[in-house]
Amino acid sequence: MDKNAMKKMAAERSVDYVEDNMILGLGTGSTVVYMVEALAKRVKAENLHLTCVCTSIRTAEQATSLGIPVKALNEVDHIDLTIDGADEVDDNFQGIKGGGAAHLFEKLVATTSTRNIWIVDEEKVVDTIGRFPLPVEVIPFGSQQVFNKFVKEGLNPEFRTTEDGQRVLTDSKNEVIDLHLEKITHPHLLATWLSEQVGVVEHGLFLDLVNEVVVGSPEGVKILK
Ligand code: ABF
Repeated sequence: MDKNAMKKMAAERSVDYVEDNMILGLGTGSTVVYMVEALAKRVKAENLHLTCVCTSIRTAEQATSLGIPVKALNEVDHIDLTIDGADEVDDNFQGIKGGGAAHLFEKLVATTSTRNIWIVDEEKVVDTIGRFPLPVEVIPFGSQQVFNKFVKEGLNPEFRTTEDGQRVLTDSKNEVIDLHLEKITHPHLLATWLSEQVGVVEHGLFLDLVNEVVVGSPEGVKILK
């Protein structure tokens, strides 16, 4: 079964968790695109009343174009449920996110949410996180100094760039440095160290945040909790 079919399966199943009158967080990424499409169909079919907070400009554009009411994070006092994608998740439910360069807004929404659900294809479920390069959002001022410090620490950093070599900028106009670590055996220690580095805005280690993971696989949907 191709990866998109597994993503779509997980995305569509996750919409079952949505209840009328919820304040819902909408993540970012290709799996979330399928989820927003399925959500829009359900909203129309059942005339659901939802308020949605989006984690990126592109998710907000898609939701708005499909008639889903969108509010800014500062306009709500809580979020009942956030459904988002992920790049990797291990069996302790620790994850890496940020492949879509949206992890700062994603983490702000996730930490405001009562419950968090991730929707993934089965290849995202790993024994140990780290094979996916760990995204770190940094402010452009002094980003080279932060990069040099990562080199010194042996973190194998690489500035994320577009095909024509331009540095990728997040919705906040910050840069992204990806750390090629292969395995992250002590994610909490690394998360603390990264958060202490001046110039780092946010990293893609999402620890102790997700409640359930909906996995699309050739055998069907699996719910990990
Ligand atoms: C988003 O989901 C990003 O943090 C992450 O990179 C992405 C997964 O991408 P996709 O669903 O396109 O595989 O939360």
